[in-house]
Order: sequence, then C-alpha cells, then structure tokens
Amino acid sequence: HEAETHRTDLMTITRYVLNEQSRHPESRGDFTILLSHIVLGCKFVCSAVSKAGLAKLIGLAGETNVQGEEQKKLDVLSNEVFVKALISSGRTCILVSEEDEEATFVDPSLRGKYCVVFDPLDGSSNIDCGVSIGTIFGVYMVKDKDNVTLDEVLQPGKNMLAAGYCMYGSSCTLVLSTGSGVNGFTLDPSLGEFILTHPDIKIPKKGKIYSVNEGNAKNWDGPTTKYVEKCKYPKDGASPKSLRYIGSMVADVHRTLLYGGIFLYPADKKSPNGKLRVLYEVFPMSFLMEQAGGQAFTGKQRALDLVPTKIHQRSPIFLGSYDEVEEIKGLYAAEE
Ligand code: AHM
Ligand code: MG
Repeated sequence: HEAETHRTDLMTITRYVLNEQSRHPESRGDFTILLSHIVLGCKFVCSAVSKAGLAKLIGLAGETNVQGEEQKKLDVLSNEVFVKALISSGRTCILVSEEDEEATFVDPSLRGKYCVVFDPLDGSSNIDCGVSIGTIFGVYMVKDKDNVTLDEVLQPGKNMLAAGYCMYGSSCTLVLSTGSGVNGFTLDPSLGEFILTHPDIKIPKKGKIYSVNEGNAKNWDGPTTKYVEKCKYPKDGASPKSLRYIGSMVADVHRTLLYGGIFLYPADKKSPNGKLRVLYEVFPMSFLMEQAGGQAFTGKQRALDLVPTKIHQRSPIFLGSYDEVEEIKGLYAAEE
C-alpha cells in the first residue's frame, strides 16, 4: 500500500525544513519562518503569473530597472511582494533585489539575522508569451545584526546558508538547498502547499544537452567557441549534443539539473562580464549545482569562490554536469 502512504503522509516543505532543523538543537526556528515567507512570495507570484494573460497584469509599467531594461508590471509586483514578505518575517536585515538599485536595510525594530539576495521574477523576456519564468534566491547570515554593513552581502557564494529557485512553468516547482543536498517541491494548487516530489536531486555526471544563446557566438572567446564546436562536431566518435535554450535561467538550469548537461552564459567581446548577476543569479544556481554533484565555473575560478565587490555585479558562468564543466575548465586552463 505504498501508493496510499504517499497520498496520506505528505512531506510539505515546512515539514521538511522543520525535520532538518531538529538535527540542529541550537536552532530556534528562525530559518523555517524565513522560508515560509519566501514560500508565500513564490505562491503569490505563481498565482499572478498564471493569471497574467487574463488579468492584463502584463504590459509595460513605464519604469526602467537598474540595468536599464524595461520593467514589466509583473516584475514590479513580484518585487513588492517579496520585499514586504521578507521584511514582515522579522528575520531579515539586508535585502538585495535585482529590481532595486540599492540594498534595503531593514528597520532595526524588525531586524533578524538573515540577508536575502533575490531576483523576484527572472526571465522577463518570456513573460508576455507565457513561457516559464522564475524566482531565484540566496540566504546569508550576519555576524552581528545590530551592526550591519553592505559587506554582509558582498561575500563569496560558498558562505550562503541556503539557495533556491521557484519555477513558474507547467507546474510550480521550488528547488531548495540548505547545504545538505538539493530537494524539489511541487505546489499542489488544491492544498496551497509545496510537496516533496524530487527528493535528493543529483545531476547526471555527463550530459547530452548544452544550453547557450548562440546568437552571441561571433563575439565569444576561444574556449567557449571550442567547447560549443565540440558539442556539435565531436571528434571522439560520440554523438553530437542537443541544444536547448529557453532564455529563462531558472527553466534552463532546472532542465540541466534534472537531465544533465551544461548551461553557459559566457563572456563575449561586447559583455566582458557576461550578463548574469553574481549575487542573485550566479551564486544561488552555482550553490544548487554543487550540492547536486555538479560544478560551476566562471572561466577563471570556482564560481562560489568569487568575492563580489558590487551588489549588481555580473560574471560569466558555466554550470552543470561535473564532466562537462571539467571540460570547460580544461579549455580555459589550456589558454593560459
Ligand atoms: P532578466 O533578469 O532581464 O530576466 O535577464 C536574465 C535572463 C536569464 O533568465 C537568462 O538566462 C538570460 O537572461 C537570457 O539572456 P539572453 O536573452 O541574452 O540569452
Ligand atoms: Mg534576472
């Protein structure tokens, strides 16, 4: 009666995190409370995204975000919901959002020990056509919450306590790591709960898929060009790899995590630092990849070792199956 057990004994995300916490007797439930506020934000955005086509929520808000890109109404809304949910949790002290130029320092009366870096709605070019988009987040802990500076969030990704993303796709999936593996939860809309559906995700060691915006190929550097050439024309008698590119980092990374392969947003002549942002795109996804047994590399170093100096800094990124990233690392090493 295995199937019946699964239907009646539901491992919700809250139950899962509480279980994890019971292994740390010193913990007082603060992370569970923080996570429940992140989950609330994800549920809200999920509901707003699924209604977007109907409710005419989409369309230009007439504002430009810090990177000079057009902001959509749904981005603005998602950001507001996350900022308010995180502040009201009483467990945060600094927030860094892709949508806000400056970091938000939480009022001392509501301050807690966590810093949250996030992209409330990533993949903006896919909003209007209903293709998968997502939220990405990472969590740091401050040393002293009465004395916080921006340095608390300018830390290497390896210091993150937790990272995750929520994908608003054919279903709503939240993938989370608190530093001991990666687990995936799917929103059951009738319950309003995220249920553990993908326990202990491990990325395949090798992959048959590469994921990159090949429209930028003419401006790539040598190693990236060589790697992609080899994906298409392998010299060792292997089959060529398949190309999949959605243009939503969350969706492209989610597929890479489950099926294996590599996702790359390399540097190019026009964008020497690539496109993706270190704190709330590169770090959380690199954290999840490593926790799932894969790797993440910037073209120079292990991505999680990078020390950011600005909150909206960008970096090239190569992440995915262990062997694929190993190959990229070899090509960069050969360049030197
Ligand atoms: P955004 O923050 O404006 O949505 O940009 C980030 C997105 C990522 O989700 C995705 O990996 C990348 O941009 C795609 O960029 P490009 O269109 O240059 O291929
Ligand atoms: Mg983004």
